Amino acid sequence: MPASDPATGEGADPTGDYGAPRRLWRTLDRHRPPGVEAVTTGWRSPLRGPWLTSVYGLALLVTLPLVIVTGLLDYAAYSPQFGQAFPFDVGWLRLPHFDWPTRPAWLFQLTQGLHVGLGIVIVPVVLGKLWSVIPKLFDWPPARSVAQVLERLSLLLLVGGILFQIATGLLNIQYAYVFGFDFYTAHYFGAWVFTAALVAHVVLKLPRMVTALRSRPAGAELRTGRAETRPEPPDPDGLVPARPDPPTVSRRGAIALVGGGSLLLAALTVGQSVDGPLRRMAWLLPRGQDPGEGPNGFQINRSAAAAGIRPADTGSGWRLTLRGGGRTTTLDRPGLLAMAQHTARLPIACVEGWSTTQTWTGVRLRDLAALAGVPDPVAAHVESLERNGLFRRATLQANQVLDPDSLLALRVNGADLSLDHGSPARIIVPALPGVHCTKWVASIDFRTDA
Ligand SMILES: Nc1nc2c(c(=O)[nH]1)N[C@H]1C(S)=C(S)[C@@H](COP(=O)(O)O)O[C@H]1N2
Ligand SMILES: [Mo]
Repeated sequence: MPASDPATGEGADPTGDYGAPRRLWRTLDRHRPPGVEAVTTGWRSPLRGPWLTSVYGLALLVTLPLVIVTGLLDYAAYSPQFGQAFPFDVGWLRLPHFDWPTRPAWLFQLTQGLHVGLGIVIVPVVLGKLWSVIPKLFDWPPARSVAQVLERLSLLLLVGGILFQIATGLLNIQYAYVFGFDFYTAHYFGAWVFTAALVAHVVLKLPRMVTALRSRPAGAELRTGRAETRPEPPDPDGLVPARPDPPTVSRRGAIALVGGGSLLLAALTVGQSVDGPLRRMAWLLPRGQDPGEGPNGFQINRSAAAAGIRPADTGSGWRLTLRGGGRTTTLDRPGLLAMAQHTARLPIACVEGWSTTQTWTGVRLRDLAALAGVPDPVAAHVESLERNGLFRRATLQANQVLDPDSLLALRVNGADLSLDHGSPARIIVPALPGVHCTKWVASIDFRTDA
């Protein structure tokens, strides 16, 4: 340890002198980048402090795990065991494989609805929390100790991570593929980066959060108006400004602002997952706002025209090809209609955030499997007439073929399927992601090996 400077006492720090790093820190402290000083002292809201940050933090601590878990479940629902989840190859971040269940029939509707819906609703809370800590993000000098460097690095991943996940998610549900990378890959790996940073942050800050929440009883705080709003006492993290301005709004007001923003977004989002008049309020619902009237009047994701389906392919010349057990069976539409018909009320739920429940009628997939000579398939490969397009084929698990409500649907709500909804025939399976409810089916291959 170098001797302390007798004039200034510098170097005699009882916490220890770390030599070069400490000198660097002092140099940095003396040479602040232009603007930092002005910016950080300009933030003087008397609301900033551990309590308000912890209130927003608690709201996120409750909701973010739900967003994360439902997101991972959505990935699992794509049956990654068949190599059809996006991204295909996730290396050692592979989740344990399991057969996605078919019950309850609304399971995927729930997981994707919660993931997208909550992801939207928490945006004001995220912004509120960032606002409450913003001066900290400009802390100078940038590095005082190894622990602080690690903490700031984790904050970079945390803040960058959540903003990245929100931005890519929102753009994806608006079909705005403006980024030059694959959405699924970015959102999947981004989720892991963010989750790791979140876990580190919670471990580091949970005790502080509990202390801060206990420091001001919520009931009393929510009864405090603007005039009585006082800054919190100085805190070790420096969230409370050194020279706070008089309040322009109470903490109650700040919480109401964020909560009101979340409620507004919730009101504009629920209609994506609820049929009826609420649908008209679903302002974030991309294309297909007006799918027309009648039995086929519900959201269309990819129209027949967009998929390049020619009317000639779907007319009386259309045949369904069933393969399995070394033989091939072909059926025309009258042949399918002559088989036992089954009706089931099932949702179509798209991973992009909308769902709708309709009444479908058609032939049970397990009857088709038996007809093909494979009553106990391990999987089924479904292919569409569509020639190109990412979603022209899907693989179904055994339980998805054998469920009594799993259909090759020919009709919906009592009418023939429209061309846009997949006429002559489409797949409808309980709890199956919409993306695998293949439209304009051309063939089904019932497999005894995956
Ligand atoms: N052949 C084919 N089937 C398809 C698609 C497609 O692009 N091509 N899109 C899928 C997706 S992503 C969804 S969400 C549902 C939507 O069904 P709908 O358009 O009838 O509402 O169809 C699925 N079936
Ligand atoms: Mo979809």
